[in-house]
Amino acid sequence: MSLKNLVSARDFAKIEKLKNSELESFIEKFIGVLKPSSVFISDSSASDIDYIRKKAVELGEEKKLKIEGHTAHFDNYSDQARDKANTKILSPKGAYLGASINTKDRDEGLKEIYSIMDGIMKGKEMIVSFYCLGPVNSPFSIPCVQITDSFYVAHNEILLYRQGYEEFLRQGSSAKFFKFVHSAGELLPDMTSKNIEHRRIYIDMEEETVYSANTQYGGNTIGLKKLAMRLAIHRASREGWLNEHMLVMGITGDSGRVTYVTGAFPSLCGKTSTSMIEGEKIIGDDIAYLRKINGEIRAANVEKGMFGIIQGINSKDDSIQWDVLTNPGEVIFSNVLLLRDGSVFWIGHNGEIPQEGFNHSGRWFRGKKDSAGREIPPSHPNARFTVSLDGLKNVDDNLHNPEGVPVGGVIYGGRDSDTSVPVEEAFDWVHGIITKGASLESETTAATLGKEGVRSFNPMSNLDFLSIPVGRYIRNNILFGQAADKPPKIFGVNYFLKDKNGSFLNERRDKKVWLKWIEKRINGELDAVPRPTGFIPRYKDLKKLFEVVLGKVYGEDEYEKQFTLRVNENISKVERILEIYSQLREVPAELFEVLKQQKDNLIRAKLSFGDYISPFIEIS
Ligand code: SPV
Ligand code: MN
Repeated sequence: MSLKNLVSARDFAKIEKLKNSELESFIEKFIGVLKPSSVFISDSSASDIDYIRKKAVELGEEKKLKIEGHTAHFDNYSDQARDKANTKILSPKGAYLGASINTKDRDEGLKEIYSIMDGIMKGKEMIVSFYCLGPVNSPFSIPCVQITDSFYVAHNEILLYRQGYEEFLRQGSSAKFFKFVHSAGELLPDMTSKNIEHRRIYIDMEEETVYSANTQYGGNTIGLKKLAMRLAIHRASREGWLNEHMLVMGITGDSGRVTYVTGAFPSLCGKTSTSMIEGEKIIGDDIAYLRKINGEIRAANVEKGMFGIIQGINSKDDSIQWDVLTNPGEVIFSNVLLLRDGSVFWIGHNGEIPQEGFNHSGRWFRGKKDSAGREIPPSHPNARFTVSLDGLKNVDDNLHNPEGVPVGGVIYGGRDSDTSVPVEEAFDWVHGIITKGASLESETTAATLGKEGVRSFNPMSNLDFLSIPVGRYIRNNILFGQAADKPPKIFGVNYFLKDKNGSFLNERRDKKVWLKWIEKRINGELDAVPRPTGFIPRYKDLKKLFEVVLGKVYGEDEYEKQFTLRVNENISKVERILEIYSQLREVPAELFEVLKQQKDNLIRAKLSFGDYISPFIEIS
């Protein structure tokens, strides 16, 4: 049957107006596969958007809360994070992606997902909506179409992405768009996905289409978020730009100067909190496109909202987020603790932990245990909130700038208890890409399913999202900066360094000082101490910054503990990374050269100065 006979006349007119036959056939095909009982097509109008918002509540996918505009959603108890095991790149026979990228034979994968999706929307309404990745009408724009049966997913996308109907209209039949097909599948009475064992997220590069079934958790379902990243990384690799798992922010320097940086951190390692540091300007907290425009590297936030981790947010440390989460305005909470009076609570929220409530495990009370005897926390550690950035008081004026912002620096940070210093600048672009970005490791967190606290390799914090071989991705990064007129400076940060007793060596707020140091280094204001691994701050500069920025007395002993070069740990790290890359294909020769050089430098320093080298000792 043709699309005209499958949707209402009003909705058909919306599609017809876009004059894109590929889009028409795509929608028509999936009505046939998914077999919904009705179809709703949103043309991004205020009334269509409102319909989605209202339906999410009407159907019980979201519950209205006490505060105006707030709603809460729950994912199934076993559906609380990205499912790495069942997220696969569909790869044609013989294509190489390497062991760290989960793949499945394309023909088999398509067969499986089509069989799972066959009739999966029976009895449900199918929503078709249009968004744009990156600012609209810009070199960054990628139009997208999302099919889903989850009003919660569609509602999230309204807050997180720029509406795209106009962009489709503008690009007409030449639009090269991404396609997302999602179904939460059969639902339990509590409106969570029932068939979790058939949860699948399959990414088909050939058709630039992602399929997601039997899941609701945002990272598995919100097409334009992590699903689009795989498509965009693939496209970017062919076209010579980058899609990074990065925040974009403006750091304020002296006399109001704003310097833009991007930053990559694995999930739950401080990316959102860095982008939201008070006094600085946020452009984005998760995903950036980097393009060269007239020889200059510029970045744009792919999104316009935040799907942030809520754990730990309190009025003192995160006042901007706290304000948004406790005042009227559009907010979707997911997997927090819902209280009887329509308010919510999460781990780290101000005040006492409530006695009881309702959470991702159902009715919850203090001390409740799961079937394995583990205590269930009031909210899931990966519980999240969705808000639009436009409502934040710290949002930068350039959020929607079609040209993005110039990138002065790139920051890489992981969860590292024993190796890297809190902040360090790489010698140059290539050294930084290799020793900071490509060597990024992080101790695992709750953002993906699996064991926490294990050190894992995560180049550029982008490993989970790569759809090209790691080696090729690293080479693309090297070439991208080399060809720029003035490559950004590269920095490594580590908010999680501990002493021998396992205590953190820094406070959360110290990161603001590292950012201010970074800003000054980018603008050539300060000199630094050379180490075998890069440049670290001078004590006198940090002392001053701690005083000015945080009103804190910063002692020589603190500096010494934080910035002591842990030589053996650093040598081990280089060896681990070399070993990983030696197993991969397409790795640029420079990577091995730079890492071997770094190891030699460390060994030489060790011979002269020992295993732990104070930052007060100059190493020539
Ligand atoms: C992350 O885990 O990196 C996130 C949340 O930003 S998710 O949408 O799950 O990817
Ligand atoms: Mn992320």
